[in-house]
Amino acid sequence: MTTYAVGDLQGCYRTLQKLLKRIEFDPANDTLWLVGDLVNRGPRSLDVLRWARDLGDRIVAVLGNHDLHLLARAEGLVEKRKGDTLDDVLKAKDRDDLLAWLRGLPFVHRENGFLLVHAGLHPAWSVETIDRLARDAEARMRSEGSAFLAKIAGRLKDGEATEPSLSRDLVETLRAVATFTRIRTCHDDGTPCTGFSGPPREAPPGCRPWFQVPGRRTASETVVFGHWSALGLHVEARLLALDTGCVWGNDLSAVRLSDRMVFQQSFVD
Ligand SMILES: [Mn+2]
Repeated sequence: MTTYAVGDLQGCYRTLQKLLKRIEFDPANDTLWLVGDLVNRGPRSLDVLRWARDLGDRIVAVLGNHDLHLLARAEGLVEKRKGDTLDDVLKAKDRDDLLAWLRGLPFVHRENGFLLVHAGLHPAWSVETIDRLARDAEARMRSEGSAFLAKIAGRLKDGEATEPSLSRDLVETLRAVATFTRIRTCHDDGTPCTGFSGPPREAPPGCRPWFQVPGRRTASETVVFGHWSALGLHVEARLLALDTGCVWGNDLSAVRLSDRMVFQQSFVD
């Protein structure tokens, strides 16, 4: 019974298979935690989705910004973006099953002192607040369907929810989705510094990595996340950042949660 956390896949199916051989992944006994962004920009998103869906409860995965983009594309809510490699998924015979599976994923998974999220957390949020916001977003994904996805997509494009008609609860949930799936740096009050994706040392004035904000309320959890390839592999006692840019031709990384042992596989097409 071993659990590994794996970084952003983004269609890097063949690299993933090599990494799984390297860690001797045994689906009868082992579990994989995926930090989200299973799809897009890379070569084999369809293979990754089928593989993850077929592994059932051996996989614990959370939604990333590219996963939300795929769901929005599939519903015709957003245009194709430069660099999208989602056509194989969108044309697949089993696309509806795969997209239903993807859409059912949580935004946050919390277990035994670990917290799995795609990008990060607002420093002022307690675990109770995080659970409430994530469960609300997940319930809306199920019950409000494409209307909620459309609002997320609008929010992802503009950075701020501007429609005055939105309820306060909904605005709060949309902000939470944006934070869970997109944050890298923020001001000390938790306001994201949008538009910056470079390495931490180049962060704009007044901005720092969300996990370094003093007094962060999740400091006693071990947060496992990805999304920030310019940060790269970052392993601390209570922090595992795993996006090592496989999709850019670099490494795919996995960490064994029990002892923080790191495994890496360089990109193969
Ligand atoms: Mn991402």
